[in-house]
Amino acid sequence: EMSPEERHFQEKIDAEIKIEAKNWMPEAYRRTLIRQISQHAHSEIVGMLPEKNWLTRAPSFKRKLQLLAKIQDEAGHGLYLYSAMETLGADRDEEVAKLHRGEVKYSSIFNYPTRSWADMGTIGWLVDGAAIVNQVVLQRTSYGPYSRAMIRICKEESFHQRQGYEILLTMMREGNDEQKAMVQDSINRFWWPALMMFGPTDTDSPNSAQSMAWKIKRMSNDDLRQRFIDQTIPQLELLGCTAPDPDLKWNEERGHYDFGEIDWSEFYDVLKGNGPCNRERLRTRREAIDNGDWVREAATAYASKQQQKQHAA
Ligand code: FAQ
Repeated sequence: EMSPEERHFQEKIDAEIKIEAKNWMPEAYRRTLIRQISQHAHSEIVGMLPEKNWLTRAPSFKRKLQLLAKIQDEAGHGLYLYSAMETLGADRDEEVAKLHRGEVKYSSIFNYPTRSWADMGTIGWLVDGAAIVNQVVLQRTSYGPYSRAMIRICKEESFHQRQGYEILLTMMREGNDEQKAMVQDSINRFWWPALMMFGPTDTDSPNSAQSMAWKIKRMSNDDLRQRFIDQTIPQLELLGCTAPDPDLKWNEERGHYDFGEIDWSEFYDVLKGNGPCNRERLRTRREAIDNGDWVREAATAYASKQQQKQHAA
């Protein structure tokens, strides 16, 4: 039996009316959103680290400015998402502390190393590309503040995707053989991890059924993954590159590309903290907090001095 609040909540969901911060909501709906939005925010923040690696080694001043601007956008997305999370009553410091203790998740993709300049192109093209496919749909998510955050973030993300693709196009069209090989090597390394960004298959996705019923999720993990592959293959062909998947093939009957089996043991291993860079990423985040301690202490000391002066006056 539904309570009047529950019934009213479900009627709004059914009628595509957004749930806002101060509206009544089931506790599990609130918890699911805090989980997903905090995870999303952590991904944006940790996602800056693989790119930071190439900031000082960008091949030109123009490329350096572009990369710097992209990384700053990601910081902004993280802060924007933490704010959306706070509207649900979660505490940002507490959630960040959980990240630093290794208790919560962020996207698996950011636990892979960035070995060449081509990786900056591939991340923009494939990783931001996958992020957009997921987030375009989340613009219609049922929680108002999250949905509005997605609208703004998608605009910036599609710009990132294009700048990444343009890096790769330039390398393929104007580069020497070594530079072209660098692009193919980069795609070989990021292809499968990018497909894993959409999460486990629908049959192994414990949160999907409830999140779809609440319209937090609007499309399933597998459907989004298929949409991403279908969209990406023409771009891959235009580059003149290939995917490291012998089973990738257009299926006329389905009207989609068929593709090979994802190595799920690798995915779950990364989720458990055993990917190539998990430890390094968390260590970098913890060090950033520790190294900034004196700034926060100084700011707090300054603020209390100002307050004392005001009281004295
Ligand atoms: N990595 O039952 P489901 C970006 C977890 S884009 C790690 O299917 P759900 C932009 C999942 O949390 C990346 N964990 O879960 C950028 C759950 O664990 P839990 C961020 C994953 O939530 C670009 C468990 O597996 N985007 O940052 C992953 O219904 C370039 C079972 O899975 C978002 O976060 C994974 N790949 O569906 C920045 C989008 N997949 O919490 C810098 C918003 C699944 O129960 C540079 N999130 N898990 O312990 C979502 O749409 C959903 O949360 C899914 C997962 C689709 C990711």
